[in-house]
Amino acid sequence: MTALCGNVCLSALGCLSCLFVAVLSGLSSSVDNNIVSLDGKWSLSNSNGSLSLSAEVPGCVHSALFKQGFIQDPYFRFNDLSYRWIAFDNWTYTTTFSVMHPLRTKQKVVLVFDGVDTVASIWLNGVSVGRTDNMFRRYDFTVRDSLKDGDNVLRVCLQSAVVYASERSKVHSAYRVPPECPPDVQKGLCHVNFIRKEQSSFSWDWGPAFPTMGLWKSVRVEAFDVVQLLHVSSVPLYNSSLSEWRLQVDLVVDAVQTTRVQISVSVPELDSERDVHTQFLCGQTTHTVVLHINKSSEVKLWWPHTHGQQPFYQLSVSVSQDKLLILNSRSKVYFRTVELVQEPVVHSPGLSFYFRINGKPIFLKGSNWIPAHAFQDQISPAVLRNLLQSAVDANMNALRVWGGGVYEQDLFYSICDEVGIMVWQDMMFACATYPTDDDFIHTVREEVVQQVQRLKSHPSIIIWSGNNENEAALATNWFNIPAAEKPLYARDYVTLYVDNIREVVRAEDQSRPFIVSSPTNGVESEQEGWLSENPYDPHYGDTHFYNYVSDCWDWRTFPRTRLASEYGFQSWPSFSTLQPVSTEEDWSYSSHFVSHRQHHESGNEQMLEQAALHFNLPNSTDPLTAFTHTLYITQVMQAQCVKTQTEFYRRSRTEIIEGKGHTMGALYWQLNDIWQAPSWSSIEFGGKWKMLHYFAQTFFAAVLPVAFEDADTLLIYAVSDLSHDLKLRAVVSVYSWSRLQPVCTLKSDPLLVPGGGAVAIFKQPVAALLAGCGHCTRFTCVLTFHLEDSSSGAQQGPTNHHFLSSPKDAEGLQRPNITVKVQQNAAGISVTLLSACVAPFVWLDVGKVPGRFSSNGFLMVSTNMTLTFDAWRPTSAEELSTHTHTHAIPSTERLLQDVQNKHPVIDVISIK
Ligand code: BMA
Repeated sequence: MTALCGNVCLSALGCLSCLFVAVLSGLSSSVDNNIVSLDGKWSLSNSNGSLSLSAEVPGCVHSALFKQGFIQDPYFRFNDLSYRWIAFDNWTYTTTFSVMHPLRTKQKVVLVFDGVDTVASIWLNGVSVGRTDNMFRRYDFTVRDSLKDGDNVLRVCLQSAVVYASERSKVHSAYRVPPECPPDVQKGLCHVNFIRKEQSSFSWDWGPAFPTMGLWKSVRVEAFDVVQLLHVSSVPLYNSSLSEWRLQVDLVVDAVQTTRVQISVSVPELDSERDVHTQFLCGQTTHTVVLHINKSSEVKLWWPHTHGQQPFYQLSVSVSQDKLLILNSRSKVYFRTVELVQEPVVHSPGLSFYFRINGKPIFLKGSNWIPAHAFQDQISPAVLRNLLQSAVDANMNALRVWGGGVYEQDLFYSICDEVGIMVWQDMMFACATYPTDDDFIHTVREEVVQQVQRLKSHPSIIIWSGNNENEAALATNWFNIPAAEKPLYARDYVTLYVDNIREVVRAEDQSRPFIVSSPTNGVESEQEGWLSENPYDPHYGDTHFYNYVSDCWDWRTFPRTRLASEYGFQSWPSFSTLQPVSTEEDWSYSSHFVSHRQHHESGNEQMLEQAALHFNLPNSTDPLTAFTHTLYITQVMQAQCVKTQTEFYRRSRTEIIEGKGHTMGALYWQLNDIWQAPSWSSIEFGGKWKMLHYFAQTFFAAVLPVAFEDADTLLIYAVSDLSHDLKLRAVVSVYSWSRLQPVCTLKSDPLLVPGGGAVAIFKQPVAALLAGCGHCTRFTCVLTFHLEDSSSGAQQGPTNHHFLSSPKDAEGLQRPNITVKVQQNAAGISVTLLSACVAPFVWLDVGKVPGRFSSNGFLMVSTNMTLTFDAWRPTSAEELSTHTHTHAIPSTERLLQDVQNKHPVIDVISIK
């Protein structure tokens, strides 16, 4: 510990499971009854006092140094390495505050930290009041006797997380707890598994090492005489045999002395109320009231996005003592059931693995969520909303909060509740073994109790998972553990995730399933002693699957799994995202910057090798053009690869082939980015959609036609997530690359497509199809297709396309002579494209103007197309035109110019 803080380290005096999140103004020292917020400006200094500055709370050291001008943007170029010293120093946050005398005369006064990152000793007026060691816990310290009239000085002395982790690993000398360090390519730091902190903050294969320190959540003083409400949660439980709902309401309270009370719980809209007479024992206790819902048959259910609405009810909870109201709370309550179905499957060994929400099997469509910034304090509500709205806009219904980041903030889950995103919630352990010493287990138990209590009222969370990939890591021996030592690690695994985490979760929440790891074989893993021989077995549970080497256009390379919870391909973000954090010398695929930002071994080469299987790689002699075209081609490759894989999973929904299938989920890796770098994400840092995200909008559509070839036969499947049956036919148009009218159009016979089904609706050998269609060959033609309602003739779902050969082998594919017109009218901004010939992967890039197009990255088969641009800040047709670039295969680009301010319509020839 630092000299400023003294050398005395006392153990934490505070209570262990306080969870009430007070609603405060969030601004400097606001006094709200008996609550004094300590959020706002603090002072911050390093260990030798050479740096002294003001710092915002909530916040972190890096953000403070940046905002006060002590350092440049940490994301700029190689600053992740230049600023590593910050993480090796110890830092002290100090604030001075006063409390009114009446507050100090209360029976109990508590200093509350909603989140400390991470290892700290806390001193009030020179007296040690406690210590922290876990970023994911709330800490409460009793401080009445340390407070005084006038100024009180509060110091939080943070020890370097990197040094702490390293020291802890040294103390743990009995056996190694791998991995010791991340691979060199990640430029990361070691022993992160020894500290309960965001695991990716020491680096990851998509992220920088910024081991933050700070007060990342609110700080306050709370005082009370009788009792304090720490937390209220509600979990609806359904009895299907009686068709009855009950609501389990948990109150966590802190009472100064044993007190007789009356707890009243009600959901007025459902005519349900219950009064319970009980007593609060001295200290922290949990009280459960089960409310019978009288109007059970009228309850409106919460549904995932596109399956129904997300209605809620108001829950009122009050506590009175001698008829005097002493506590009061109102919160939202949503009703839904969730089951994870693992049962025998006809014609298939193994067990199913799918979710039933309100009794309906639901295919999970979505992605994986990572921390949206290395510095959590820089994630604004707007950023969060925009990312989650982007998920909804891409027809997703699920996100997995991955276990190497953080348990997300309350707003994240509230938005997911509102928009119908199902959350697969990992506990924060990833890709490592962990120690199981008593103090580690103790702090983890507290963490899990608190997080489950905080989050369990959210209907969006449909499953808890104990960790990311740690079953697979042991089962397939990632860390080269000698066979003789494996039982030791297996024992530690079971101790941490089964005997502790699982036990705590089940005690706190019986309303949703828990799996020990992802991927896992579920109950099969359990039968194999929680570590199955092959956690990637497609006959059980979920799988993670990555293969960068095989041709991603070949669906045969993908496992026909029950549920794909991770799969993906990397791409680079666009130039406008990289530009602010780089300089001209960085703008080449062979630059030091480009390899520095790549944290996945051989990632840059893999992207080009995969792209080269189907595309000519950019070869412009102009360095900047070559660079931007290369960024573009990586996005084309990624979008097409993830499309092929996701379509394979969606069409495998109802089929069993060679004993495998019934796939009921596709969550690709990964939704968002933590900084400006190559990664598996479909959304760039800053919110810009990559081509993949536009593709997701189509491949996650509720009704989708999917084409693939099997032994030179073209098959088109109709996939439906709807609840009702449809009678559909497939309409297939064959286009020659060289002209814009279809060479011929074919229609299949109508077929019944059941709700929740995937059926082959069109089947024809490719040779026969082409022979009956003019002079087409695999190289000269391309197919588009859609589904049509057999009686009304209306199109159902999006139009899709199928390449009969790689674009690099296509004959007749020309540079499209595309003209772009940007128009602004009362309805917004529209962009009209005119083309002379068929153009694949047409991409409009508006540079730094934030917003998104109604469609992008498409196959253009008509002479004109009109899109809209949804701008996320005020813009104009002029600004948009100035920044717009177009790309297509073969790669071409030209900056749109000649802005004519006088005219509302701007015609720009963009492609030679
Ligand atoms: C999986 C994830 C992450 C990782 C990704 C890409 O293993 O769980 O750990 O970032 O693959 O490698």
